[in-house]
Amino acid sequence: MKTIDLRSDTVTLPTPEMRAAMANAELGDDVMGEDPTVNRLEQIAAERTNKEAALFVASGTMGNLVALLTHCGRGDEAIVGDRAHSFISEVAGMAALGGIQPRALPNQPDGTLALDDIKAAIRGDNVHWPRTRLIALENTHNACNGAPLPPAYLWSVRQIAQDRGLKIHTDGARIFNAAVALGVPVAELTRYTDSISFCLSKGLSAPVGSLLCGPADFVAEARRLRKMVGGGMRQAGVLAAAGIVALETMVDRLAEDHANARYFAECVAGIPGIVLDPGRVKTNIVFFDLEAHLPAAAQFAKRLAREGVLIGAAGERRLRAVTHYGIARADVEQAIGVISQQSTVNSQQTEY
Ligand code: TLP
Repeated sequence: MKTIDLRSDTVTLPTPEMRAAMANAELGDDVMGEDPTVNRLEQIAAERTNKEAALFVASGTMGNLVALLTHCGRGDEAIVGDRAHSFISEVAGMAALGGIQPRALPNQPDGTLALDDIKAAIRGDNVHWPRTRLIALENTHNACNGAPLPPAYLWSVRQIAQDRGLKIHTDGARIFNAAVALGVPVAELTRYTDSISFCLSKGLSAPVGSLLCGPADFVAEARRLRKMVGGGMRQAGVLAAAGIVALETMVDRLAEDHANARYFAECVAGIPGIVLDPGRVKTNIVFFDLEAHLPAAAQFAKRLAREGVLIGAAGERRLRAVTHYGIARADVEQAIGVISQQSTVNSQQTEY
């Protein structure tokens, strides 16, 4: 039985073309700036995001951490969403390693921060107060159903940042999903942010790595801080080679993942006992809730796993399914069938 793994798009494996590129990559010492493949990837990333420069980092978490450390000093404040990955799931790196105080504002269901909330949170000049330095956004917004943030909203945040002398960093782990879903070039989504990090190892299917993009002086400083946190990799071109293939071949196909997620959501929404609004599904992430007569999410996920379908528990009664490369429409149909079958088993039924 084939396992259908919908836990995350991080589980994607490199394509045959990526493996070939990795095997044949031209290499050098990247800390010395001499890995031609890393240099090429960084150049391509800067071009795609229309920024002056880019830096190859080990992970999305490292990209956000280095960005925060570069923008903010100790005791500074960064405005973040209360459901942002950098706030919830990055081990409080900004606070622990950077002495940066996160000022968490409620994320709206569409992944945005309300403009009035941002304005109200920006500190004035007072001897008691931290300095507000940064607004951090996330696009697509993972915990908000993978919502893509549109250019008009990003422009509005830019106006506030400009008026108040703040910088903007965007966690664009899935920025290419956002661009494909909104039907705009990725540069339209990066033009209003000072810095952007994006991941190669999620929907784009490369095995490792993220890029942090921004102005040349920002990236030069980020390069020093990447070294500080132990992210100076040597012959990293072996990884970057897969990243180049990812950017060149894996972006347009994200539309297929979005269509599969939407189809999954529409079908699962019709299963009794499951609460899901398919209208919210715009990219490759689907959250759904289990009504009280069904088992709790962790137990439900275990039952699905026994039938070969892996879906992550994302709360007491909440699950998250993510579509990606390697998941075909037939797999989605099979997963829907298993969920439907397991949803007829109530929470009282004994485990087998
Ligand atoms: N997200 C992972 C898990 O950590 C939950 C996932 O399965 O979705 N920003 C965003 C928006 C992310 O979703 C993630 C990873 C990261 C940053 C961190 O990326 P990595 O795992 O490369 O450090």
